[in-house]
Amino acid sequence: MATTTATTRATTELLERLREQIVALDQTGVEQTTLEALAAGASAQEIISGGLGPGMEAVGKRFEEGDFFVPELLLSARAMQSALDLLRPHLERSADTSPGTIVLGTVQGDVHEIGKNIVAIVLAADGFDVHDLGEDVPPQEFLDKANELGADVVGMSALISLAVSKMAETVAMLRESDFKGRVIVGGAALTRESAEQIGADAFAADAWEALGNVRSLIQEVAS
Ligand code: B1M
Repeated sequence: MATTTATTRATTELLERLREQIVALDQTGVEQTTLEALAAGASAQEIISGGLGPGMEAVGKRFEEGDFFVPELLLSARAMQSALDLLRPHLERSADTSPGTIVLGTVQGDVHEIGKNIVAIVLAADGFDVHDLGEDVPPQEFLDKANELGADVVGMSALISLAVSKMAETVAMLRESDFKGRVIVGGAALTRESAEQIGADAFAADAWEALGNVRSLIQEVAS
């Protein structure tokens, strides 16, 4: 019991340090602390949700307040991405057969890729066949890839408010086509309500909720 409490305290301190190092734009520190947190028994999910993600939130706040500018956003993103590269092997593929095919991307007009990359890693780790189209993806490209692969689910990410209209356009285009699958959306520009308004089948606040929702959507498609 005492050991568990000590481990939890150590993890909490490491996650706090990670948040600070992201805001300090300290890539080397972020990498070292990520490795230390893994060694202390923290899961990749805890490290992302409790350390790296909140660090990026704080960076966004500094940007809003005029303390940070685009170069700082880029440096924080680079630090986060290198931590994700270290975490990737810890989110191991757990199935030999694919439960379904997902086409994923950040919508046109938006170049934010980190959240979408986490969703891709988490889905792929669960065995899904993930086709990541990258960022700034036009509606037609989502549609073409989904039809080419007979995708079960199309997943779209948007972080800037201006890109939500492109997401709505993509959903409408998929609905008007022969696409028979489901659509899930996420990213800081969306809420559950706005996701519903644009006609998505599901919204997820983070990559782990996305995984649960994608599993349910695939069951719907299959039944
Ligand atoms: Co920009 N940016 N940015 N940025 N950036 C935000 C998004 C912003 C909120 C900052 C702020 O003002 N507070 C703001 C948007 C405001 C708005 O429109 N509402 C903003 C802005 C304004 C801009 C520019 C316009 C700045 C400029 O040029 N003047 C510009 C836009 C460029 C463009 O896209 N056309 C810009 C550029 C950039 C960089 C390129 C420098 C860089 C991104 C680098 C990269 O991705 N390679 C960047 C960054 C780093 C940020 C912040 C600080 C961090 C984003 C991030 O990576 N978060 C961001 C502030 C913030 O979000 N609070 C900000 C961490 C990531 C793990 O979270 O992506 O939300 P997130 O993903 C989460 C969930 O949302 C969810 O799961 C993830 C966690 O598990 N999720 C999904 C995401 N996608 C999902 C899909 C799903 C399901 C769940 O299903 C398919």
